[in-house]
Amino acid sequence: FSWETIKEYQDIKFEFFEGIAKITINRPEVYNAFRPETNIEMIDAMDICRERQDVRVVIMTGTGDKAFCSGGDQNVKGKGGYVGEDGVPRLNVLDLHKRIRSMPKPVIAMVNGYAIGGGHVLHVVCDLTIASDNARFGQTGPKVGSFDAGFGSSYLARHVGQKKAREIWFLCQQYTAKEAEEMGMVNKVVPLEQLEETTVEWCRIIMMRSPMAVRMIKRGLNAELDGQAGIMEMAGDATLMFYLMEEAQEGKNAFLEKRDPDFNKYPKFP
Ligand code: 2NE
Repeated sequence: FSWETIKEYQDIKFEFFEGIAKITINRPEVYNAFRPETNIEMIDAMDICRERQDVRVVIMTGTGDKAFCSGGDQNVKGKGGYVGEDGVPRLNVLDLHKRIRSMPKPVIAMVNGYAIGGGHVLHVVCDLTIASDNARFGQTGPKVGSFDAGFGSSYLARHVGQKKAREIWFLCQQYTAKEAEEMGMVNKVVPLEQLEETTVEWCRIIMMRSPMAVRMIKRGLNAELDGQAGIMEMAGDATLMFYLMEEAQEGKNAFLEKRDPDFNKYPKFP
């Protein structure tokens, strides 16, 4: 595939090919662990994906064949969070989770190796996960002094069930791609050399579907878990669709024309 660079960054690659945007964590020397700057860059790329009309699906992955992402970079973990070049400790990967969750387009984790710790949470938060057969999954938080009691726990439990989610977090063991698939947190496992080809194939199938229908399914599935924030996202899209109707235009037109609106002419569906 001839991926073209959308924007240059320090810690990530951000590319485009036929409707697909690909965000690749590019820190192989630390197994694609993220530092605050990595997350700032991924958030910026996600925002671009959201705004660009020609981006239909987003792929998240890591450089090389060793790791998708090994979580927070332990070299910069300080008191209060991961310390950026500005000296400020942060846990800004949570802002990235929110971006993935509210992205009105599918985000697919293309897991090419270890998805560990915060890297495991990243794939959990994505809409779909396609993994290579060498991928390994697991949480390490309670072993290394961390945890994600947000999407990394609650959404994980929706995938694998409460007992398994507790096992994954309490024991901090690793699981093979096949085990992860059997648990329900991975959609498909393929040989490493077929990983990108299969992921692009899935993207192409999704892109043949109605973007609005896919968007509303994502909103509905999220809303079930996300409470008021999820309802807000879904309500926003309902408003978007209402704005596409003549009925909404009539209200605005009447205001601008300084007359009473006539809503009687619009159908009242059963
Ligand atoms: C990923 C894993 C299991 C791989 O093990 P192995 O034995 O195959 O490789 P190795 O030698 O451990 O790692 C290769 C190189 O990558 C670095 C290592 O230090 C090593 O560097 P060199 O010695 O060759 O120079 N590396 C790997 N992971 C790193 C990391 N996270 N930070 C900095 N350097 C890293 C094994 O490496 C592993 O278990 N890694 C640590 C996974 C981990 O505990 N991550 C943090 C969890 S907490 C978190 O991410 C988090 C959260 O829980 C909640 C919110 C936000 C973040």
